[in-house]
Amino acid sequence: MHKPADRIRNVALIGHRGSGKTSLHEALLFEAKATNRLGSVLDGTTVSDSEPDEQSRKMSISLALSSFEWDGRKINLIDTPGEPSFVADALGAMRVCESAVFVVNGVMGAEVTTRRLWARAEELDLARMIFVNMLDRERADFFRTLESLKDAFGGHVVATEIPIGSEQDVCGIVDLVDMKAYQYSNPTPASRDNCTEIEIPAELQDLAEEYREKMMDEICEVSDSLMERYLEGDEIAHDEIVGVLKDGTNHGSLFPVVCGVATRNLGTNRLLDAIVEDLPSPVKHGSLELPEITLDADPDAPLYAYVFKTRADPFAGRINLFRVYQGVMRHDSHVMNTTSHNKERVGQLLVFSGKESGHADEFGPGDIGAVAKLKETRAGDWLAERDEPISMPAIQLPAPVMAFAMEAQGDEDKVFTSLRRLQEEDPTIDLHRDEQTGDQIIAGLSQMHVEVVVERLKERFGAEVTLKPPRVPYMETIRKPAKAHGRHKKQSGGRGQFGDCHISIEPREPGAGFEFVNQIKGGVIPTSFIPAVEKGVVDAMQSGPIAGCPVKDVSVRLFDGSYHTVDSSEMAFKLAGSIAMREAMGNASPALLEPIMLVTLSIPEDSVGDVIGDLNSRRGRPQGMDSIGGGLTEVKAEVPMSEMLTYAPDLRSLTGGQGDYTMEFLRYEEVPAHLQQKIVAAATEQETISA
Ligand SMILES: Nc1nc2c(ncn2[C@@H]2O[C@H](COP(=O)(O)OP(=O)(O)OP(=O)(O)O)[C@@H](O)[C@H]2O)c(=O)[nH]1
Ligand SMILES: [Mg+2]
Repeated sequence: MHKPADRIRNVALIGHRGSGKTSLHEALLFEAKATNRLGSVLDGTTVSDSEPDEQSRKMSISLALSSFEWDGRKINLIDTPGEPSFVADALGAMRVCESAVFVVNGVMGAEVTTRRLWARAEELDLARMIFVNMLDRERADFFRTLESLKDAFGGHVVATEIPIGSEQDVCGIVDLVDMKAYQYSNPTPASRDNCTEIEIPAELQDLAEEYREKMMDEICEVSDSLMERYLEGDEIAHDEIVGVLKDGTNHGSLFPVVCGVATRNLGTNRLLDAIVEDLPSPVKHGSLELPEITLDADPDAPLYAYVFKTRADPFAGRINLFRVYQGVMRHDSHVMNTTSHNKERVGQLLVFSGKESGHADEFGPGDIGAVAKLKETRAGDWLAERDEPISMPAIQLPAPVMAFAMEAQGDEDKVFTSLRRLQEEDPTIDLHRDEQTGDQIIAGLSQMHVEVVVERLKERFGAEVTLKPPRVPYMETIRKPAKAHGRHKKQSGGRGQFGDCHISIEPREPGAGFEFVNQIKGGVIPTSFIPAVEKGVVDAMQSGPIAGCPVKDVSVRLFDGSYHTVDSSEMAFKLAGSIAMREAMGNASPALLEPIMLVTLSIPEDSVGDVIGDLNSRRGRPQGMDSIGGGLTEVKAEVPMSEMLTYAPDLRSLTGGQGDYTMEFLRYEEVPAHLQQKIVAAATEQETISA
């Protein structure tokens, strides 16, 4: 039998890189008896960082699902990577969960990625709770962190616990709902039964009262009836407070904050209680409304399950993780894939709990599970009883801008099939052939992102590629309107060729893209040849007049032309279109464009001067800075991508290894005239080499 939907909690662990999500995931599994040993990220022994590259890099790269029981509920907990290069998995997990626990470093407060993903969680209408982690670290401060969270996420961020002790002496938690205190022993190795109830320490009594009052004020905001009774001084029962807390959290009007130390298993039993008590079940969170259909957590209705992650395993084959929204997914059954329109045989269903995976007979509505060996199914597809159109609103993913040309070593077929399987795992990887140079291109969100793909290719599939230095995706555009006439005419025996067109072109807003307007009147060009002219124009735009880069943001108007009843053909009009476009672009004051990146750095305060000086020498424009605690400053700057290709080692040496940065594409801008020459020369050189 499946777990009833009102007894399920789907929870994504979200937060900045290194805030302790994987360690917390590990501790929650341990506390819930899904594992017998508390693994550690440093030793590479956690359940969720199971890949060799995750262990060697000491960071999560892919999401990891674990399912376990706590207090009669089934918790599906998804650990996600904090590194922005792997944001696709964090967003994929948020898509299928009702709730997120944001894990925050108690030294650093609300960091960049946390803030960004908070906004995405808001868009996706997730119930949110915050776990302030790492309270045992030097300079960790729960109350300062709480203030930083309120600054970042507003006044409805409310502590339901406060810690006892601080830094290395942190030893327990005061629960503000019941005004009870808990002490945690600290044996090595960490143990499970480490929590005992104690009296609230005398020196914390006032502080606890103060924060309890703040909490009650916020909770009363959500419920008028509770407010009245609270003001009248009534005793309010645990269940009532928790009920209102859950309502508020479910609707995004309260964000409870709890705390602890993941690596010491301190506070995790309280967090599990809070997940059950404060976070909504799929039933409570409500139905999923899609353009075509509304899905309810009803086991008797037709099946709809959404695949949110595909994992490529060279031995076990493809594993798909799915969330059932309606109906029941059963083993040994058949379902329809509504994207590929294939009938899929569902053989074994898998459930991941701790280090091992087990088999399940079925997953009911609201549940999350896995299935191996489907033929045509991958992330983004729906599995359903009937093959009827259904779509999940797309999640906006960052564009893969870091592009490398690559060369397959050995068996090309094997390299490309394996790469495509890795691409199924991660939609932010782009593979394509460069039209200009014929190079095979692999692009990702960062250099590290692409390197990880190349390593996985070798590790999992034994296929190797070498990367050439990254190339900047320059573009071209025009700045002035221009007109041109294109004529293709050949009369060398037999049937001739004749195509003739007049076009005018003008610049469009940056980012507006390409537009083709047909203004032919009186049939001077027959309608059937007009798409050929457009095709010719588009072909010519693949290679701009300055450096042979693709041209963007141009509007093209076809307003005149002529034809020949016998000699005109699609080919002839296509060539005429290309000729006209090439000439028009040359006369339209063309400009070379380069990608500008938004670089977000977190660096030690005393290195800010050096780092900004260096960014200036890279044509960077600082956009502001912010102290983010722990002696670190966050600096944002806009910098041309071409200046950032080998930044990582430079930042390391500028900051004594303490600096970190992320980079994302912002927009295209014109290349300054004095640099254009150099880029054109480099482009020409490349052409000669590849020719
Ligand atoms: N002192 C202390 N260290 C912690 C705590 N939680 C995690 N760490 C350490 O902090 C580092 C990062 O922890 P992870 O659990 O890998 O963090 P993460 O959020 O999963 O990181 P990403 O997957 O890269 O986003 C590891 O070295 C952990 O051992 C904690 O509560 N106290
Ligand atoms: Mg992790």
